[in-house]
Amino acid sequence: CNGIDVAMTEETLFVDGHRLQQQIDELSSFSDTPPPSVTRILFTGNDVAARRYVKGAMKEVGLLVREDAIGNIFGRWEGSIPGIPGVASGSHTDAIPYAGKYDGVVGVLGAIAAVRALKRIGFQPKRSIEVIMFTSEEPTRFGFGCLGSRMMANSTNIVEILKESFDAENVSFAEAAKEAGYLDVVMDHSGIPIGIVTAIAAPASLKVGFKGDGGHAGAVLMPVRNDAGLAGAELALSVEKNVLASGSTDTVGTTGVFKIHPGAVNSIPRESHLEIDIRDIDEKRRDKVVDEIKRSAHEIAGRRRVTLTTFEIVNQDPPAQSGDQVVGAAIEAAELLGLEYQTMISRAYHDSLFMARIAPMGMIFIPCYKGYSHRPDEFASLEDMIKGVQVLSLTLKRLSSL
Ligand code: HGY
Ligand code: MN
Ligand code: MN
Repeated sequence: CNGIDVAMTEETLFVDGHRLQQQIDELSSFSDTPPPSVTRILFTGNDVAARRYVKGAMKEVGLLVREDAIGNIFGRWEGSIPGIPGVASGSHTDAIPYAGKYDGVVGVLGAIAAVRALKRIGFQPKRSIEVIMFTSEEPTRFGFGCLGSRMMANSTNIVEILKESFDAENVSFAEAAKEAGYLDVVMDHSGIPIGIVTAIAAPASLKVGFKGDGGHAGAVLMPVRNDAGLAGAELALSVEKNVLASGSTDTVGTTGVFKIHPGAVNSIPRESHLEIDIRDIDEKRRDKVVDEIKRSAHEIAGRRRVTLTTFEIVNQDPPAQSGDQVVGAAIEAAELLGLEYQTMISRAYHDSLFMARIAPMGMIFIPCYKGYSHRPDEFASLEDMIKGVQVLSLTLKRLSSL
């Protein structure tokens, strides 16, 4: 079958929304924080439970499940010509602290729902279709996002980085992976219902540390202080200033982590630690902001007589373009279904940023209540999710038939 048979679309393509919503709700119960928030950090008990749940959901629709060393989970629907390149769709189920239940989850369970819908109409793909759950799209535990997709895309330095990675409790990546049943193999080897993503913005993240002398909040007079907390505060403001100075609203910057030590009301901060996220669709402009933040960090340290102990660029990734054929198939699917759509740029990053390095990539977006994400009140309506799954089904149908 070389096209999308209209007769098979709107009337007969049934997406089981009840089951999809039920699965989203059940998966949200695997959380380290109470509902409606969801916190599911890589390789914790709840992450492992969620993984088990996803594997069960894949099996329920007849997918053949396998996992790789870093914990990416694949559910395969074998095509009639199994040897040729397949088509994959997926996302993540890890969640940052106090997030909601939809981010990533809709991409995984929605892809499973699309397979269910296609099987129901008796479709047989020529190319195999894979549903993928990527390991740790969020950077929460080890400071690095998109671990699974970076690994799949043969990112050159990720294995070396993970060998040196420890979480806040000083647990190494290898220990955490092993604890979760994954392996050190990793270490041994090297208003519109549908958005169709044409490009993903370029993310970067930084870690910065300042150190001063600290001291007694009463005894040390203002002129002789070198307050590491204030150096950090100034840097956070300079992030905002430098981002705004780029002249484009596409440049965004966030100081999402700001810690001071020792953290007592009557103690001048001796150390500060900041983690900064900078993104843009224009890589050069993003890099210029990163350079300016570095310059500011040195300038602040000099002026405040503190030491800049750390200025680490954790990641500085290029943007990615979607594949024309994938975008074309998604547009065709939306049109066949009579759904209004818009092409758009994703300012959030996703595993697809890295998948684009090894295969043509595309993404289908659905509306979120007020655009909220990374918040407990993140919400997508079942109606919108069903529309997204319908578009995904027909896109997979098209691409797997080419
Ligand atoms: O940070 C991001 O863009 C994504 O949520 N991981
Ligand atoms: Mn996220
Ligand atoms: Mn996500």
